[in-house]
Parts: sequence; C-alpha cells; structure tokens
Amino acid sequence: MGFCQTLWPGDVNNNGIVNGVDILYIGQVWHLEGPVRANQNTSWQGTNYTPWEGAFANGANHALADCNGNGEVDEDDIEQAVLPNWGLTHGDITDDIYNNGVEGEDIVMRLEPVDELVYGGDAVEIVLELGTETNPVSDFNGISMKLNFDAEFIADVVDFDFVLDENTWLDDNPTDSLKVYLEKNIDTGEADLTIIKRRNIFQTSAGFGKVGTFYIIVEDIVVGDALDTFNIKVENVLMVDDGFNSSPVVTDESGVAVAGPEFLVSNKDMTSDLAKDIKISPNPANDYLSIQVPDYADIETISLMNIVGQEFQLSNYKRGGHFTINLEAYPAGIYYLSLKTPTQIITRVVLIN
Ligand SMILES: [Ca+2]
Ligand SMILES: [Ca+2]
Repeated sequence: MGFCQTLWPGDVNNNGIVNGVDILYIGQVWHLEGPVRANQNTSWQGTNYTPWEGAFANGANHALADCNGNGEVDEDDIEQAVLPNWGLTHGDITDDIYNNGVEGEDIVMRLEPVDELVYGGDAVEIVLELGTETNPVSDFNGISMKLNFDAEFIADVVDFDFVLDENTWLDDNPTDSLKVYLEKNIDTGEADLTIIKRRNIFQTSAGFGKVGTFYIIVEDIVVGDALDTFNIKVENVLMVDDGFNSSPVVTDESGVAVAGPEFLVSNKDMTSDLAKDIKISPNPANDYLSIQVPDYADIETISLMNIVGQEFQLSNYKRGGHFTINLEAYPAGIYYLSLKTPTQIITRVVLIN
C-alpha cells in the first residue's frame, strides 16, 4: 500500500471542494493529535504530509483534518484553512453525499417564522427545529445543511446570522460544547450552516425541538404599500453521529411577508397585549379559519384583505369568544386579517391554501 493522497488545506474529506461537510469531518476527530506537518502553509495548494495512524471511512487520512499542520485538530484548522479556502476546488469534484429524508417517515426539520409579516429594515426571525416528540433525534454529533434564500432582500453578510438557543437540547451548555459556522454568499443567495460537537469533551446528544434562530435583516427595498415575500429553503442536509453514520432528515422551507414602509402603517404595533392574545389557527388554512378573541377586546369590525387590496368584510363574529370563518369562497393566497378596535387595527397575515 502507498499513500498517494495530497493534502489541500481545508478539504478534509478530499472530495475536491471545501465546504461545511469538511467541518463535520473535523468534528469527528476533534482534539485528535498526530505528527506535525513539515509544510504548515494553509494557502490553497496541494502539499505532502506524514500520514496519521487512522483514516475516515471514505479513506481520507486523519491528517487531512489537521489543516494547519500543527499536530492537533481544533477550531484553528477551521478558522485558518476551511473558512479562508471556502468553496475552492481542486481536480475533479466528487459530490458530497447528503441525506435528505422522506416526509412521514424520517426525522423532520422545521423552519418556523416568529412573525409572518415584517417591515423592511426589520429582522426576520426563523426558528430551526429538529425532530419531534414522536420522532426525536437519537444520537447527534453534527449537522451540515445547504440553504438557498432570496438574496435581493439582504444588504450585507452581517445581516444574516444564526444563534443557538441557550436551552437547546443539543447540549446543556451549548456555548462551551458546540461550534456553529454559518458561511453565506449574499450574491448568490446560498448559505451553509454547520453545527458540530466537540467530541472529546461531550458525547452525542438526543432530543427534539428548538436548535436556534436565524436572524435576517431584510432591506427596506420596497416602497409605499408594496409587499413581497422573503423565502428561505434548506436544499440539502447531512446529520451524523460520532461514527459519521447519517440519519435522513426531512428538509423544510419558509416564507415571510415583507412590507413597505407605508403598508398598513397604522398597524405597525403587532406586539400589543391584544395582538398577542388573539389566536388564529390553522395558518396556513384550508377550509376554515378559527379566531379566538379575548373577552376584554372591543372589536368593531373584522375583515380579510388580499394582497391587491380587495377587502372582504366579515359579519359573523361575536364580541370576544371564538368563531370560525368558512374559507371555501376565497381563492388561495396571502390575506391580511384585520381586527379594528376604537384605538388600533391589529393585522395578521393568513395564508389560504
Ligand atoms: Ca471537502
Ligand atoms: Ca491543527
């Protein structure tokens, strides 16, 4: 046997391209030590190396995880080689193997917007969830996903971030035990989110629910009462345990309505107590919409408006309490449900399928 591999700093799995999957590989051998490399240059060129004892399942030597060649695998290898060489290629690329699941069978991922309507200049907040109570994640060591988003809404890379939930089930002390990397291309609307555990300190984790939140500041690009939708979608996902065995995960996508500065300007207060106490479900809705209004509310009218401004007055509501709107007569689309009180108009975005 002979070692014919050349090390390209950052391409840990040696498939010809540097991306989030290489970070997942580094997570597998976190704090592993081996021979120091003679050439510790991390610039993008092939270099010889002294092989380490072990190898990844795909045959790539563990030495490739020591991207900076100092004899230990840690975050410096990511920061000094993977991130600077991100997206660079050598030779023929072997596509990374992701493992997208099938709805109804596999572990689900959810992108849940906190608000369905934001104004230009505000932050879109989208919560990332993994697994459910009935189908939880059993042994998490790392995840990498490729996202697509509407790039024209975003002015700068700093306007797109991901923050781990302080109480995420991924670990009870996430800031110590987890590393998050979000690489974004604001020109092409692509991003890679990778989360790894530091394996030598913490073992795999199991659970379900909230992982963290995407914060995306959308530009004030629209004028007047214009309205648009910011879309974000997970294209590919790879979730692995500490043996790099992957579990299929059902991907998800999400959309948030973005309104211009004069759009429903009187309703900008969507955070009042009353706005929070009004419950609308299901959303998206199919045949009916259920509205729960608190008893203290003094609602004068309720109306549905579509995005071209056509208004439908609803007369069958009661003051306070619960009532149901039959939606069969409404074409599919985005609607604004407005509840008018003597002092405010509360508007909620409703999607009718
Ligand atoms: Ca690679
Ligand atoms: Ca190193």
